[in-house]
Amino acid sequence: MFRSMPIARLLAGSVAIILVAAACGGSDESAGATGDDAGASCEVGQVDGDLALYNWSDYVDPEDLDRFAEEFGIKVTTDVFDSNEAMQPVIAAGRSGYDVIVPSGYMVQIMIASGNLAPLNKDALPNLANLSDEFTDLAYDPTGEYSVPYQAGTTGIAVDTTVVGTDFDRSWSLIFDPEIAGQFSGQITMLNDPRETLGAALKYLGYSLNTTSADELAEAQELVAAARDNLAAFDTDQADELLITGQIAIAQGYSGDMFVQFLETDDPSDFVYFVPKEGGAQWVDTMAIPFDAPHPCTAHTFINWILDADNGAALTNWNYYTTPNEAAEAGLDEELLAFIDDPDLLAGGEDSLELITYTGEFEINYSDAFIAAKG
Ligand code: N2P
Repeated sequence: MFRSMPIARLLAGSVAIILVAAACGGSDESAGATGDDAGASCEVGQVDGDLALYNWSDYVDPEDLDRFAEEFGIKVTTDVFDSNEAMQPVIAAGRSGYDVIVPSGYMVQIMIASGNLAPLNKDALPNLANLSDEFTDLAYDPTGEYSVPYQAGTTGIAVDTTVVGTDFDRSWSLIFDPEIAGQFSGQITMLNDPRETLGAALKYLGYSLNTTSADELAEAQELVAAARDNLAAFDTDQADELLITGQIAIAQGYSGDMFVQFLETDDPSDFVYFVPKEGGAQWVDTMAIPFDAPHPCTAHTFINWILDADNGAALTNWNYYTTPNEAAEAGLDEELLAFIDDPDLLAGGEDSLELITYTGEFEINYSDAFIAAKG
């Protein structure tokens, strides 16, 4: 259904893994999962306790979580994180208490290498058969041993046209050109996310958002630092609401978050989301189980439940991201398809999208550059 976004082409091929220092916490005898055998004996639909979910904000309908809880006679608690880089150390430290986490593809690769994830028991996940071919055998986890695709989307810019007008270049210059951004000073946000903010700057500069050139990254860092003059905040979780309530006019953000919020307004056509002409990020987020998850069977049962056709459709009909679940496609609503299949979304065309990938030993430079750019 993601006709305008050729995920498979971007995900094809292998990505060399260069290990960063392992950040794995010590194993804990009292914890439920213990790395290699976590979930090995779980059966389909088995629960072994409550579900603690660690997710991005606004990524699943709380009513669906209630439905899951009721169906299996357990409780569900959710905490949220606003970037992969904020989530990973929490898991790596051990005893996080989380059963299911939602890392993006490149972070899955890092977490596998760091021993942060438990291998999945595919026998407990029969609904894996519902995944579309596009979303199987992905480079960040080639055999799907540790992760299951959750949702996919793009990162771009959302604009309130009642403030900015409609006659603007669909370009990252809205954020990075001081002449343009200066007209909306204090009404602009960027994501609080190293790969996304620096990635946007890299694309604006004409570079790959996966660069491993220290010079290119330094240029991007400088651009993000300079953009701060006109930013209201680096914000991931609230930017969409700030935009539709008129507190900001330009937001770097995620596709689905923006679509959902636009539809909350009296006139959604006042707002526009696009991936700028210089290109932008495309990503796949996944479900995975921490190495020491207390309830690995409940975790498997939840992952399998999300992979169900109806539950997969409910997920996308609520968060407006692309489903990797082919069986769910028949249940998607029309309004959603009109949004996510709009060809105008990609100002630079399909080839301008770049999947965020793991940059190996260079990865730490993105975090360092972002901290420096934020000042
Ligand atoms: C959910 C958006 C998360 C996508 N609010 C980031 N990969």
